[in-house]
Amino acid sequence: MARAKIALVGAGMIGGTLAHLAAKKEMGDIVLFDIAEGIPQGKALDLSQCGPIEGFDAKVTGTNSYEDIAGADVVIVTAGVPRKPGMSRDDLLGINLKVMKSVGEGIRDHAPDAFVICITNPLDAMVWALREFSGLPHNKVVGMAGVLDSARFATFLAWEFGVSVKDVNAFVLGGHGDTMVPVTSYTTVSGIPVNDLAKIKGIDASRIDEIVQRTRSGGGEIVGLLKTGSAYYAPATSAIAMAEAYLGDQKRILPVAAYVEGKYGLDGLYVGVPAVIGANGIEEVVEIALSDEEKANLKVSTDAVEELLVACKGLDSELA
Ligand code: A3D
Repeated sequence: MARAKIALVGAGMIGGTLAHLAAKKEMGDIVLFDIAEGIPQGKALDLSQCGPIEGFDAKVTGTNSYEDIAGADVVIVTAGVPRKPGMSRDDLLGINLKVMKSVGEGIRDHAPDAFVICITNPLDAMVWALREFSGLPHNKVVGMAGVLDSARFATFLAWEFGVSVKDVNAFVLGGHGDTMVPVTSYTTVSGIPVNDLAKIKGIDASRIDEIVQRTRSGGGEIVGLLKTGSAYYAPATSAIAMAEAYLGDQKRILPVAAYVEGKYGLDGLYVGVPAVIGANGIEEVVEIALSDEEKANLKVSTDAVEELLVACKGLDSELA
């Protein structure tokens, strides 16, 4: 059987980390694409030379030509610009929308059968734009955010409870922004709801609220520390988990920015929801029961995504 082909569009901090992870896991052959000349080629050469030390069999190549992504099974998109301190994800809208146009067209022309995972911010709007520009089916274009946001939530909870991160199953819904909805009612530690475990451990409910807030601003916390860009290790790790779910037909239920039509009262919007990922891409959006408060919070979050989409559609007509 031929090896899988993984195309990484954007060979910056996340792109390079994605390539390293995918090579180490021998997920397939890897093509790093970027508009910056030399960067993808240099990173590919450097990563290839990890092979003899780490013992992986993966061909890693770098390119500035979309022709080289032809036949990719998975395309992961990080092309664009990241945040700097003081910037919100939404500040990136105009510049990254133009990038999504060229990337979407490149995928449409050269890798139309791929499963496409978008990471570029502002995520929920960029995944919508990438789908529009590529013309691929909605089930084959998805955004990575919920896996990362849930991992941040799980990390902070594990620290607070003094338990292994392996036992924390955390859930974050909604848009990938300050209004995201960490859902404590579906967050458990080895099956024990976190609010119950907090009571058992004598942890005040206000601490859980603080952790919810820290999760919401988890990306900004890292931007503030790095000063020159945003997080990349955990974002790359999250997208790799999604790519593995697709390539291995794993039917994992992961929180992802999927196209939601009908469920959660939404009428055609990309937003963070639990979804099944298997060989057909996004195979099902899972609608979970939410309390009135959670529903209200989700509404605030989806309204923020819709607002961004309006801005996006305005700019989109300028690009046409
Ligand atoms: P960075 O290291 O700057 O890499 C971006 C790369 O994109 C650079 O190498 C650019 O040369 C390249 N690029 C720019 N324009 C194009 C183009 N038209 N075609 C191809 N390549 C291009 O950024 P990064 O890797 O740190 O972050 C990439 C994106 O991910 C940013 O938009 C971040 O905001 C976003 N991000 C999202 C999350 C989520 O959880 C959704 C987390 C962290 C970062």
